[in-house]
Amino acid sequence: SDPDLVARARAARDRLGDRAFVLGHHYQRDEVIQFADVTGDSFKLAQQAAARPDAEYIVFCGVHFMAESADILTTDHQKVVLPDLAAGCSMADMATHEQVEECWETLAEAGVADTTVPVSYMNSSADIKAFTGRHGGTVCTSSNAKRALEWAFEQGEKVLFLPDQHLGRNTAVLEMGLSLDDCVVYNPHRPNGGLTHQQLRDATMILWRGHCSVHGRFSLDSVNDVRERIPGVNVLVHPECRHEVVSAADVVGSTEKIIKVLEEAPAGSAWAVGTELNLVRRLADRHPDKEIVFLDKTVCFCSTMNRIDLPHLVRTLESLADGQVLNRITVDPETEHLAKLALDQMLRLP
Ligand code: CIZ
Ligand code: SF4
Repeated sequence: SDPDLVARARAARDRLGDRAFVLGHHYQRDEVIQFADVTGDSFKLAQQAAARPDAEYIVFCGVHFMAESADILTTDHQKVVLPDLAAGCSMADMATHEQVEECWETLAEAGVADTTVPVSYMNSSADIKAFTGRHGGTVCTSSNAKRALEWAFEQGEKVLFLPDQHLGRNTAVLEMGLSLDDCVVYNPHRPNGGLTHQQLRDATMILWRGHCSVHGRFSLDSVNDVRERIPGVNVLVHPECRHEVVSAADVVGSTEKIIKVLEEAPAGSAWAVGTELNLVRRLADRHPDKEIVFLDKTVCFCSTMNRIDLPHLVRTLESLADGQVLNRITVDPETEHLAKLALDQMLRLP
Protein backbone atom coordinates (compact mmCIF):
# COMPACT_ATOMS: atom_id res chain seq x y z
CA SER A 1 0.00 0.00 0.00
CA ASP A 2 1.00 3.66 -0.53
CA PRO A 3 3.91 4.33 1.92
CA ASP A 4 2.79 7.91 2.37
CA LEU A 5 -0.67 6.85 3.54
CA VAL A 6 0.82 4.17 5.79
CA ALA A 7 3.02 6.82 7.45
CA ARG A 8 0.03 9.17 7.88
CA ALA A 9 -2.11 6.40 9.38
CA ARG A 10 0.69 5.53 11.79
CA ALA A 11 1.21 9.12 12.85
CA ALA A 12 -2.53 9.65 13.46
CA ARG A 13 -2.78 6.32 15.29
CA ASP A 14 0.12 7.38 17.57
CA ARG A 15 -1.50 10.73 18.29
CA LEU A 16 -4.71 8.96 19.35
CA GLY A 17 -3.01 6.40 21.62
CA ASP A 18 -5.36 4.59 24.00
CA ARG A 19 -8.21 6.98 23.23
CA ALA A 20 -8.91 4.91 20.12
CA PHE A 21 -9.36 1.18 19.67
CA VAL A 22 -9.24 -0.13 16.11
CA LEU A 23 -11.21 -3.27 15.28
CA GLY A 24 -10.56 -5.19 12.05
CA HIS A 25 -12.94 -7.81 10.71
CA HIS A 26 -11.29 -10.87 9.13
CA TYR A 27 -12.70 -9.92 5.72
CA GLN A 28 -10.96 -6.54 5.63
CA ARG A 29 -8.13 -5.66 3.24
CA ASP A 30 -4.50 -6.26 4.35
CA GLU A 31 -3.79 -2.52 4.13
CA VAL A 32 -6.44 -1.97 6.82
CA ILE A 33 -5.84 -5.10 8.92
CA GLN A 34 -2.25 -3.97 9.60
CA PHE A 35 -3.69 -1.18 11.77
CA ALA A 36 -6.15 -3.34 13.72
CA ASP A 37 -5.58 -3.62 17.48
CA VAL A 38 -7.63 -6.78 17.33
CA THR A 39 -9.05 -8.91 14.52
CA GLY A 40 -12.09 -11.15 14.72
CA ASP A 41 -15.50 -12.09 13.43
CA SER A 42 -18.44 -9.81 14.14
CA PHE A 43 -19.24 -11.35 17.52
CA LYS A 44 -15.69 -11.39 18.83
CA LEU A 45 -15.22 -7.78 17.73
CA ALA A 46 -18.40 -6.65 19.49
CA GLN A 47 -17.18 -8.35 22.67
CA GLN A 48 -13.76 -6.75 22.31
CA ALA A 49 -15.34 -3.32 21.91
CA ALA A 50 -17.38 -3.90 25.07
CA ALA A 51 -14.22 -4.90 26.93
CA ARG A 52 -12.60 -1.50 26.27
CA PRO A 53 -14.74 1.00 28.22
CA ASP A 54 -11.80 3.43 28.41
CA ALA A 55 -11.49 3.86 24.66
CA GLU A 56 -13.33 7.00 23.62
CA TYR A 57 -13.37 6.01 19.96
CA ILE A 58 -14.07 2.57 18.54
CA VAL A 59 -12.92 2.59 14.92
CA PHE A 60 -14.83 -0.28 13.35
CA CYS A 61 -13.23 -1.62 10.18
CA GLY A 62 -16.09 -3.84 9.08
CA VAL A 63 -19.67 -3.23 7.94
CA HIS A 64 -22.58 -1.17 9.27
CA PHE A 65 -24.47 -3.81 11.28
CA MET A 66 -21.26 -4.66 13.14
CA ALA A 67 -20.70 -1.04 14.11
CA GLU A 68 -24.32 -0.90 15.33
CA SER A 69 -23.76 -3.98 17.50
CA ALA A 70 -20.64 -2.37 18.92
CA ASP A 71 -22.62 0.78 19.75
CA ILE A 72 -25.30 -1.33 21.48
CA LEU A 73 -22.74 -3.17 23.60
CA THR A 74 -20.52 -0.20 24.53
CA THR A 75 -21.24 2.62 26.96
CA ASP A 76 -23.03 5.80 25.89
CA HIS A 77 -19.96 8.00 26.02
CA GLN A 78 -18.03 5.81 23.59
CA LYS A 79 -18.22 6.77 19.95
CA VAL A 80 -18.27 4.06 17.31
CA VAL A 81 -17.14 5.18 13.86
CA LEU A 82 -17.30 3.40 10.51
CA PRO A 83 -14.58 4.67 8.13
CA ASP A 84 -16.98 4.57 5.14
CA LEU A 85 -20.72 4.92 5.70
CA ALA A 86 -21.36 3.08 2.43
CA ALA A 87 -19.96 -0.13 3.95
CA GLY A 88 -23.29 -1.92 4.43
CA CYS A 89 -24.08 -5.61 4.12
CA SER A 90 -26.30 -6.83 1.32
CA MET A 91 -27.57 -9.67 3.51
CA ALA A 92 -28.54 -7.38 6.39
CA ASP A 93 -30.27 -5.08 3.88
CA MET A 94 -32.49 -7.98 2.74
CA ALA A 95 -34.60 -7.69 5.92
CA THR A 96 -36.01 -4.23 6.63
CA HIS A 97 -38.03 -3.14 9.63
CA GLU A 98 -41.24 -2.76 7.55
CA GLN A 99 -40.85 -6.13 5.87
CA VAL A 100 -40.34 -7.94 9.15
CA GLU A 101 -43.36 -6.25 10.75
CA GLU A 102 -45.44 -7.28 7.74
CA CYS A 103 -44.17 -10.86 8.05
CA TRP A 104 -45.19 -10.96 11.70
CA GLU A 105 -48.69 -9.78 10.74
CA THR A 106 -48.90 -12.59 8.20
CA LEU A 107 -47.89 -15.08 10.86
CA ALA A 108 -50.58 -13.65 13.15
CA GLU A 109 -53.20 -14.00 10.40
CA ALA A 110 -52.14 -17.62 9.94
CA GLY A 111 -52.57 -18.08 13.69
CA VAL A 112 -48.92 -18.99 14.34
CA ALA A 113 -47.32 -15.79 15.66
CA ASP A 114 -47.90 -16.85 19.28
CA THR A 115 -46.00 -20.09 18.82
CA THR A 116 -43.18 -18.70 16.66
CA VAL A 117 -39.83 -17.58 18.09
CA PRO A 118 -37.63 -15.26 16.00
CA VAL A 119 -33.94 -16.14 15.75
CA SER A 120 -31.85 -13.46 14.06
CA TYR A 121 -28.37 -13.90 12.76
CA MET A 122 -25.84 -11.35 14.00
CA ASN A 123 -25.68 -10.14 10.38
CA SER A 124 -28.83 -8.01 10.65
CA SER A 125 -29.62 -4.39 11.37
CA ALA A 126 -30.26 -3.13 14.90
CA ASP A 127 -33.95 -2.79 13.91
CA ILE A 128 -34.16 -6.51 13.19
CA LYS A 129 -32.44 -7.38 16.45
CA ALA A 130 -34.93 -5.10 18.22
CA PHE A 131 -37.87 -6.87 16.53
CA THR A 132 -36.35 -10.14 17.75
CA GLY A 133 -36.01 -8.87 21.30
CA ARG A 134 -39.58 -7.53 21.30
CA HIS A 135 -40.94 -10.96 20.36
CA GLY A 136 -38.91 -12.93 22.88
CA GLY A 137 -36.32 -14.29 20.46
CA THR A 138 -32.57 -14.46 20.35
CA VAL A 139 -29.66 -13.37 18.21
CA CYS A 140 -27.23 -16.06 17.01
CA THR A 141 -23.87 -16.30 15.28
CA SER A 142 -22.65 -18.97 12.92
CA SER A 143 -20.97 -20.72 15.86
CA ASN A 144 -23.98 -20.91 18.18
CA ALA A 145 -26.85 -21.22 15.67
CA LYS A 146 -27.58 -24.79 16.75
CA ARG A 147 -27.78 -23.87 20.43
CA ALA A 148 -29.97 -20.88 19.54
CA LEU A 149 -32.39 -23.09 17.60
CA GLU A 150 -32.51 -25.69 20.37
CA TRP A 151 -33.33 -22.97 22.87
CA ALA A 152 -35.96 -21.46 20.54
CA PHE A 153 -37.72 -24.81 20.08
CA GLU A 154 -38.03 -25.04 23.86
CA GLN A 155 -39.83 -21.67 23.86
CA GLY A 156 -42.16 -22.31 20.93
CA GLU A 157 -43.13 -24.66 18.14
CA LYS A 158 -41.72 -22.77 15.18
CA VAL A 159 -38.75 -20.58 14.41
CA LEU A 160 -38.65 -17.57 12.13
CA PHE A 161 -35.00 -17.47 11.09
CA LEU A 162 -33.64 -14.29 9.51
CA PRO A 163 -32.11 -12.92 7.37
CA ASP A 164 -29.89 -15.77 6.08
CA GLN A 165 -31.91 -18.70 4.74
CA HIS A 166 -28.76 -20.77 4.22
CA LEU A 167 -27.46 -20.62 7.79
CA GLY A 168 -30.99 -21.39 9.03
CA ARG A 169 -31.51 -24.33 6.68
CA ASN A 170 -28.02 -25.77 7.12
CA THR A 171 -28.29 -25.66 10.89
CA ALA A 172 -31.79 -27.11 11.03
CA VAL A 173 -31.24 -29.88 8.51
CA LEU A 174 -27.56 -30.79 8.84
CA GLU A 175 -27.13 -30.26 12.57
CA MET A 176 -30.56 -30.84 14.09
CA GLY A 177 -32.01 -33.54 11.90
CA LEU A 178 -35.00 -31.61 10.58
CA SER A 179 -35.94 -32.36 6.99
CA LEU A 180 -35.99 -29.95 4.06
CA ASP A 181 -39.79 -30.38 4.06
CA ASP A 182 -39.95 -28.88 7.55
CA CYS A 183 -38.61 -25.61 6.09
CA VAL A 184 -40.43 -22.96 4.06
CA VAL A 185 -38.97 -19.79 2.59
CA TYR A 186 -40.70 -16.48 3.30
CA ASN A 187 -40.19 -14.06 0.39
CA PRO A 188 -40.66 -10.47 1.62
CA HIS A 189 -41.35 -9.28 -1.92
CA ARG A 190 -44.50 -11.39 -2.33
CA PRO A 191 -47.88 -11.00 -0.61
CA ASN A 192 -47.94 -13.24 2.51
CA GLY A 193 -44.33 -14.11 1.77
CA GLY A 194 -45.52 -16.23 -1.17
CA LEU A 195 -46.90 -18.80 1.28
CA THR A 196 -50.37 -20.02 2.16
CA HIS A 197 -51.55 -19.96 5.76
CA GLN A 198 -51.56 -23.74 5.69
CA GLN A 199 -47.92 -23.85 4.60
CA LEU A 200 -47.04 -21.54 7.48
CA ARG A 201 -48.99 -23.73 9.90
CA ASP A 202 -47.27 -26.90 8.65
CA ALA A 203 -43.72 -25.52 8.69
CA THR A 204 -41.29 -25.88 11.58
CA MET A 205 -38.64 -23.50 10.21
CA ILE A 206 -39.72 -20.32 8.45
CA LEU A 207 -36.62 -19.11 6.62
CA TRP A 208 -36.32 -15.50 5.52
CA ARG A 209 -35.36 -15.22 1.87
CA GLY A 210 -31.96 -13.59 2.39
CA HIS A 211 -28.44 -14.67 1.55
CA CYS A 212 -24.84 -13.47 1.50
CA SER A 213 -23.74 -12.19 -1.88
CA VAL A 214 -20.30 -13.75 -1.39
CA HIS A 215 -20.95 -17.12 0.29
CA GLY A 216 -24.19 -17.65 -1.63
CA ARG A 217 -22.23 -17.75 -4.90
CA PHE A 218 -20.24 -20.91 -4.26
CA SER A 219 -21.94 -23.79 -6.06
CA LEU A 220 -21.86 -27.55 -6.13
CA ASP A 221 -19.85 -27.18 -9.36
CA SER A 222 -17.22 -25.22 -7.39
CA VAL A 223 -16.85 -28.21 -5.06
CA ASN A 224 -16.82 -30.83 -7.81
CA ASP A 225 -14.33 -28.86 -9.93
CA VAL A 226 -11.84 -28.36 -7.12
CA ARG A 227 -12.02 -32.02 -6.14
CA GLU A 228 -11.15 -32.91 -9.71
CA ARG A 229 -8.32 -30.35 -9.92
CA ILE A 230 -6.73 -31.20 -6.54
CA PRO A 231 -7.05 -34.87 -5.62
CA GLY A 232 -7.40 -35.38 -1.88
CA VAL A 233 -8.36 -31.74 -1.24
CA ASN A 234 -10.41 -30.95 1.88
CA VAL A 235 -13.32 -28.64 1.22
CA LEU A 236 -13.89 -26.18 4.08
CA VAL A 237 -16.86 -23.80 3.88
CA HIS A 238 -18.84 -21.27 5.90
CA PRO A 239 -22.45 -22.20 6.79
CA GLU A 240 -23.70 -19.13 4.86
CA CYS A 241 -23.04 -21.22 1.72
CA ARG A 242 -25.94 -22.97 -0.04
CA HIS A 243 -27.26 -26.24 1.35
CA GLU A 244 -25.87 -28.38 -1.50
CA VAL A 245 -22.42 -26.82 -1.06
CA VAL A 246 -22.34 -27.35 2.70
CA SER A 247 -23.67 -30.91 2.24
CA ALA A 248 -20.84 -31.70 -0.18
CA ALA A 249 -18.08 -30.11 1.96
CA ASP A 250 -15.76 -31.96 4.33
CA VAL A 251 -15.74 -29.36 7.10
CA VAL A 252 -18.19 -26.54 7.87
CA GLY A 253 -17.45 -23.69 10.19
CA SER A 254 -17.66 -20.06 11.19
CA THR A 255 -14.84 -17.71 10.24
CA GLU A 256 -13.08 -18.30 13.56
CA LYS A 257 -13.39 -22.07 13.11
CA ILE A 258 -12.01 -21.90 9.57
CA ILE A 259 -8.95 -20.07 10.89
CA LYS A 260 -8.46 -22.67 13.63
CA VAL A 261 -8.92 -25.69 11.35
CA LEU A 262 -6.27 -24.39 8.96
CA GLU A 263 -3.91 -23.61 11.82
CA GLU A 264 -4.18 -27.16 13.08
CA ALA A 265 -4.12 -28.86 9.68
CA PRO A 266 -1.05 -31.02 9.01
CA ALA A 267 1.70 -29.69 6.76
CA GLY A 268 1.27 -30.84 3.19
CA SER A 269 -2.53 -31.05 3.38
CA ALA A 270 -4.65 -29.35 0.73
CA TRP A 271 -7.67 -27.13 1.45
CA ALA A 272 -10.23 -25.39 -0.75
CA VAL A 273 -11.86 -22.68 1.32
CA GLY A 274 -15.30 -21.19 0.70
CA THR A 275 -15.32 -17.88 2.50
CA GLU A 276 -14.31 -14.26 1.83
CA LEU A 277 -11.24 -13.83 -0.40
CA ASN A 278 -9.23 -11.38 1.75
CA LEU A 279 -9.26 -13.93 4.57
CA VAL A 280 -8.47 -16.91 2.33
CA ARG A 281 -5.47 -15.08 0.83
CA ARG A 282 -4.15 -14.14 4.26
CA LEU A 283 -4.51 -17.72 5.48
CA ALA A 284 -2.68 -19.02 2.40
CA ASP A 285 0.17 -16.56 3.10
CA ARG A 286 0.25 -17.48 6.78
CA HIS A 287 0.50 -21.23 6.11
CA PRO A 288 2.94 -21.73 3.21
CA ASP A 289 3.42 -25.36 4.31
CA LYS A 290 -0.18 -26.16 3.32
CA GLU A 291 -1.91 -25.80 -0.02
CA ILE A 292 -4.76 -23.35 0.58
CA VAL A 293 -6.85 -22.27 -2.40
CA PHE A 294 -10.04 -20.25 -2.87
CA LEU A 295 -12.99 -22.56 -3.51
CA ASP A 296 -14.12 -20.81 -6.70
CA LYS A 297 -12.09 -18.27 -8.65
CA THR A 298 -15.19 -16.65 -10.13
CA VAL A 299 -16.37 -15.53 -6.68
CA CYS A 300 -14.99 -12.22 -5.48
CA PHE A 301 -14.31 -10.08 -2.41
CA CYS A 302 -17.17 -8.76 -0.32
CA SER A 303 -17.54 -5.43 -2.10
CA THR A 304 -18.84 -3.56 0.92
CA MET A 305 -16.15 -4.90 3.27
CA ASN A 306 -13.65 -3.70 0.69
CA ARG A 307 -15.01 -0.17 0.77
CA ILE A 308 -12.96 0.40 3.88
CA ASP A 309 -9.53 1.07 2.41
CA LEU A 310 -6.43 2.86 3.60
CA PRO A 311 -7.51 6.34 2.40
CA HIS A 312 -10.78 6.01 4.37
CA LEU A 313 -8.93 4.78 7.44
CA VAL A 314 -6.41 7.65 7.25
CA ARG A 315 -9.20 10.20 6.95
CA THR A 316 -10.97 8.69 9.96
CA LEU A 317 -7.88 8.49 12.17
CA GLU A 318 -6.65 11.97 11.25
CA SER A 319 -10.00 13.59 11.90
CA LEU A 320 -10.36 11.81 15.26
CA ALA A 321 -6.84 12.90 16.22
CA ASP A 322 -7.96 16.46 15.38
CA GLY A 323 -10.98 16.03 17.66
CA GLN A 324 -13.53 15.71 14.87
CA VAL A 325 -15.81 12.65 14.81
CA LEU A 326 -16.71 11.58 11.28
CA ASN A 327 -19.17 8.79 10.43
CA ARG A 328 -20.37 8.04 13.93
CA ILE A 329 -22.83 5.11 14.14
CA THR A 330 -25.52 5.41 16.81
CA VAL A 331 -28.54 3.30 17.63
CA ASP A 332 -31.49 5.07 19.25
CA PRO A 333 -32.18 4.16 22.91
CA GLU A 334 -35.47 2.28 22.33
CA THR A 335 -34.02 0.15 19.54
CA GLU A 336 -30.89 -0.40 21.59
CA HIS A 337 -32.87 -1.58 24.61
CA LEU A 338 -34.87 -4.14 22.62
CA ALA A 339 -31.89 -5.30 20.54
CA LYS A 340 -29.93 -5.80 23.72
CA LEU A 341 -32.63 -8.15 25.05
CA ALA A 342 -32.01 -10.42 22.05
CA LEU A 343 -28.22 -10.09 22.31
CA ASP A 344 -28.30 -10.81 26.05
CA GLN A 345 -30.46 -13.85 25.39
CA MET A 346 -27.76 -15.12 23.05
CA LEU A 347 -25.14 -14.65 25.77
CA ARG A 348 -27.31 -16.74 28.12
CA LEU A 349 -27.64 -19.67 25.70
CA PRO A 350 -26.61 -22.90 27.41
O1 CIZ B 1 -20.28 -13.29 6.37
C1 CIZ B 1 -19.99 -12.50 7.26
O2 CIZ B 1 -20.04 -11.31 7.09
C2 CIZ B 1 -19.58 -13.00 8.57
C3 CIZ B 1 -19.34 -14.41 8.74
C4 CIZ B 1 -19.48 -12.13 9.54
C5 CIZ B 1 -19.16 -12.45 10.90
O3 CIZ B 1 -18.05 -12.14 11.31
O4 CIZ B 1 -19.97 -13.02 11.62
FE1 SF4 C 1 -22.63 -9.24 4.36
FE2 SF4 C 1 -21.77 -11.41 3.05
FE3 SF4 C 1 -20.31 -9.22 3.04
FE4 SF4 C 1 -20.59 -10.65 5.26
S1 SF4 C 1 -19.56 -11.30 3.41
S2 SF4 C 1 -20.69 -8.42 5.12
S3 SF4 C 1 -22.73 -11.35 5.06
S4 SF4 C 1 -22.37 -9.44 2.13
